[in-house]
Amino acid sequence: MSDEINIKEMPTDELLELMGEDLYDGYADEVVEEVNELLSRSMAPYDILTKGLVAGMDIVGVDFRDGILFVPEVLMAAKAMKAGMAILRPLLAETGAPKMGTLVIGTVKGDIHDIGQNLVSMMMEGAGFEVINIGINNDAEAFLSAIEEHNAEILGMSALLTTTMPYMRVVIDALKEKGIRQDIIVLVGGAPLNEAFAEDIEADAYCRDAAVAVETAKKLMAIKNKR
Ligand code: B1M
Repeated sequence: MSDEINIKEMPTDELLELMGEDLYDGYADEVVEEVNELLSRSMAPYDILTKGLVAGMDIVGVDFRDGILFVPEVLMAAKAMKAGMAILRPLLAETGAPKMGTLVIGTVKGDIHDIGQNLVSMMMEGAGFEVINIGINNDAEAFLSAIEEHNAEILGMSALLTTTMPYMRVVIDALKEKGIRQDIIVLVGGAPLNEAFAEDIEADAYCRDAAVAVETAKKLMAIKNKR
């Protein structure tokens, strides 16, 4: 627990490890303190995110799967993760780049896991995209109306459950029915997905993580703009 430890004197690798442990224990205040300390050491916000927060959440995921942690504890960890992300968000979004395009992103119907999509949103904003994050548990109608309202060029869908990922196909079918499938780039992501699934549902690409989402969006927007 960082209360009893002077984090200012701690080597950076140990501090990252401590941050992962505090995230695991759901100590949001400590995580905030540690993020700020790492920033004061000029560590890149992206490295703090991936080497500290995401790494800590990975361990939470393993112990959740193995029945060592339960929903209330995971919720506390998620709260600590979000507290850390809130500090990094403006730093990752800081950019003078011209707008690259508009992305509508949300988790699909039945899915409330929003940490990954919030991270993707932050990284996409940082790369110069306008991001409309419509949150959790979206049906096809919610995605379609957001696309229409914001005239989006890219749709991002997130699913963390094997039971919710099939709903992505429902949304893509709705785009087809409306005759707008060819007008929009569809990116999908979430831990249980893979490239074969994305191909099967006729998405344009599967994005393993937020960095891949940014790269893929840039690449596909460049192709779209040349058409
Ligand atoms: Co849930 N949960 N959960 N959970 N949860 C998982 C997903 C699980 C794998 C845990 C496990 O068993 N090991 C498991 C799913 C099993 C399966 O389907 N095969 C599971 C389960 C079972 C459940 C419940 C059913 C548990 C229950 O109630 N019995 C329940 C379902 C709720 C629901 O959605 N209806 C549930 C509930 C919860 C909490 C509410 C407690 C909490 C969510 C809090 C929140 O998000 N606000 C939670 C959490 C935190 C997790 C784990 C531990 C962590 C997820 C996370 O935030 N990862 C998770 C285990 C795991 O994934 N290892 C688990 C960190 C995040 C940065 O990564 O989300 O993968 P990720 O996002 C990445 C990439 O996937 C990608 O980029 C992101 C950033 O790099 N990406 C995209 C994601 N979306 C993208 C969209 C894109 C592009 C890339 O579009 C362009």
